[in-house]
Amino acid sequence: MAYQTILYDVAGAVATITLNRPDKLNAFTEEMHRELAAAIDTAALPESKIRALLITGAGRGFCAGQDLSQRKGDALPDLGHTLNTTYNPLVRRLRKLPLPIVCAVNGVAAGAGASLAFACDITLAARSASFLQAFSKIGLVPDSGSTWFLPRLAGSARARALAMLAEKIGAEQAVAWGLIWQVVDDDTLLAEAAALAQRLAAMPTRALAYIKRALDTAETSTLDRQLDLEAELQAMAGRTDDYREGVAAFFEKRTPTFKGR
Ligand code: T3D
Repeated sequence: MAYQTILYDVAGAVATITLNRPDKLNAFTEEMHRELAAAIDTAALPESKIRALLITGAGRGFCAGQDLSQRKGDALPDLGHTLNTTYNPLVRRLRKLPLPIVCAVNGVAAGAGASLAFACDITLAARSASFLQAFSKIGLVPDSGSTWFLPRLAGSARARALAMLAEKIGAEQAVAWGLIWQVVDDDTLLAEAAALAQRLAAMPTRALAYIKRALDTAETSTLDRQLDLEAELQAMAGRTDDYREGVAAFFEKRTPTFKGR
């Protein structure tokens, strides 16, 4: 499929989605939402043989959130509807994708662009990148999961100040506050993110998907329910070829070759 607002590239078992509206700092449009959904669904197809996804942005920005030029004038859409039909399905798609997702934040991540970065599994940022809960500046509420992600990642006090004051924070601060995994030099971001995605793609894919599910569920679970879920997921992991290979490789003192099965 030919995309207009994103790029979709495959290298080995890694699919890379690049948000590609650099003149608008990769702000979201409805078309971009449609294309993102199609690209993520393509990566999820078993015949695609994709075992890790990488998301980044073209140009100097990562993503400036909703394209506000589509929100000017009097004929404003129902924003609850736009969330329900575009942003919320995107966040759900990412969190439910049974593949690890690396996010390489190459520049400013504002509004729902920051939410996108938080929704991925492992987020790296260039040293010059920044994060901005831009919503309150234009009279909106943090969305696309930000009110859920922020307090869990950074704690309630920081979440409140970030959401209300809409102050931009740098990548180093984002790491220090637990919002993202790592900061790397600008000129190595893409290479490091791609290497990380390749590394994840060579890991036991099913176990990674189960880890993702267990950690997401833990956010709203009790210890008792979580213990049950761990037993259920471990039973499934224990039936994979990759588990057998991992144990065999351990005793044969060699590097395991995981197939994602
Ligand atoms: O609407 C719904 O469906 C509800 C869902 C909402 C989700 C949301 O994300 S709401 C939040 C929307 N986003 C924002 O409010 C952020 C707006 N942008 C900014 O605050 C700043 O642009 C940045 C802090 C992100 C970057 O600042 P800076 O100084 O580095 O760049 P700039 O000069 O402001 O922007 C560069 C260009 O990108 C500029 O275009 P021009 O003048 O060169 O033609 C600017 O207008 C454009 N741009 C940046 N952000 C957006 C945008 N164009 C449309 N929409 C944007 N969000």
